[in-house]
Amino acid sequence: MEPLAAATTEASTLATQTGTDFVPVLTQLTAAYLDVNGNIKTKHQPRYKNIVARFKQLYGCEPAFFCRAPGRVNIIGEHIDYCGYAVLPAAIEQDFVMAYVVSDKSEIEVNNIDKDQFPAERLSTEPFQKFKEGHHWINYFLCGYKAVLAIDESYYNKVPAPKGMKILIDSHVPPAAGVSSSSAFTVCAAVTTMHANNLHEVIPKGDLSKMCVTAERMAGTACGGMDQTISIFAEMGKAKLIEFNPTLKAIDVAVPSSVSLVIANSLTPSPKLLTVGTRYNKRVVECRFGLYIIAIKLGKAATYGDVKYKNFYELQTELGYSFDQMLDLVKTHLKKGGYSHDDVKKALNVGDLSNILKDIPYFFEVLQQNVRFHLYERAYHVFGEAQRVYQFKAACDSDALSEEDKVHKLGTLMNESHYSCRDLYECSSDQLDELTQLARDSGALGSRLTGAGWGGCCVSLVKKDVLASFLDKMHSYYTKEREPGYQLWVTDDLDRYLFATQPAKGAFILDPKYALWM
Ligand code: NG1
Repeated sequence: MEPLAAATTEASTLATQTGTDFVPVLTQLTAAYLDVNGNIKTKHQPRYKNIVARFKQLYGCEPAFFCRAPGRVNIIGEHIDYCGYAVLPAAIEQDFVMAYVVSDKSEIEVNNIDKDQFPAERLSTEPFQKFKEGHHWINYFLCGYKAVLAIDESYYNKVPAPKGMKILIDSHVPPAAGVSSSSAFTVCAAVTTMHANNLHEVIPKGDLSKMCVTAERMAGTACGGMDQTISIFAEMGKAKLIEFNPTLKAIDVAVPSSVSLVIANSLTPSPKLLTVGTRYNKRVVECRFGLYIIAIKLGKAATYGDVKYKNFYELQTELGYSFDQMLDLVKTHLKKGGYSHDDVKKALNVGDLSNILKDIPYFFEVLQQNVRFHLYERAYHVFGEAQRVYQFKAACDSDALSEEDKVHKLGTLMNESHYSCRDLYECSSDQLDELTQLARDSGALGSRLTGAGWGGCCVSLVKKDVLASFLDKMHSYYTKEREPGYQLWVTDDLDRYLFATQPAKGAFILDPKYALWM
């Protein structure tokens, strides 16, 4: 395998330059939702009409604009964005829509079509207001609001008095399911705030995406930038390799046309913010410990205070090593089976671990709630997974491989990714293991958990000519008898939980005044 620098240089020749264009304003709903063959998906027209009708009932007027941001499926590259490495996601059709008008009051009124689960909220227009206690859903609206009006003063200084707004939300992104409802919500709120305050032709997509990441981290997850970036940069029909370093780039990836991506929801939600101490943020802490220990063992720093790398990517780039060489470093310098607090302190020559974690939200809970940290296993996953992302892209781009060999290679990489998430990163669950195995047994070329894991969805690669029988066989996951503790919350129509998907369009603003969509 060539060094990382060579892999990224090759990739950058195909780069779609990011950072210069703005979130588009569409005048036709019909341009927004198309199927694989370019046909208009008519089911969205009644949905938008319903939003307009509900908006009128609530606020006595029609919405001035709609803003919309999609969820995503990560095809490969799990838990590596916060280590600085490239990921390979696509947007999905399921999205957040916010219909809004500017109001003359200094207040933001937020209603949701699903008013039972999300009762109405009123917020002040103060951008620096505190988040609500108890991981309240409105905090994701605040993330988007703050992203635009409280992160970068070169933008927010252009808005002396933020506008009041009346908003109605409609979301089709399943929550806590690994398809990034939190980022779709954040991005949608940011686009709405940006448009209402006339910044939509001022803030380029690249900056918007970075500000959304910063704001979402303020709400508690030590996330990377995959979800916000794909929600903003996605294009219809295209998966994207997203590189964060040395600069943000979204590079087109053509997944072979003979296969479909199928999403299956395990129906076991995993709410990230309720488990940050033992799951997501703990993994971020473990990667940080691993990075610092390797840097010290390599003589790149005398003690933790001298380590200058923010993440594994920066270390690898300075060393100029290939992924295989990084995997060797893990074997040489980290030990299998976990480290106690004292082991980590000793390896880093530090008395108090909090000093090196201060920028990680909820680091205190991570230190308090865990007795062991699995540094070898997490780091081994990260370098292996980062390598698989480039192998996946190389297989998609290859002229040398036949279609058959190509799709088998992609499926194998997806399976390897799942096994690494299960065994090394320990972010799978019994249900996700069951569902991905059922997918393989039902004809998938590969199947893996997608998103943070511990529940939520899996994504499978399936040949189009066996798609119908595949979907049929997968039904057994939802219909089989289960132990009482393992009941799933299947509520209605299975198509919402098990569906083939194609890469969907990224965020947009829709101007309803042309009414071409009615
Ligand atoms: P989801 O699946 O939305 O919880 C999270 C992070 C990503 C990435 C993946 C794992 C957020 C908003 N997103 O996604 O940055 O690290 O996990 O690959 O927390």
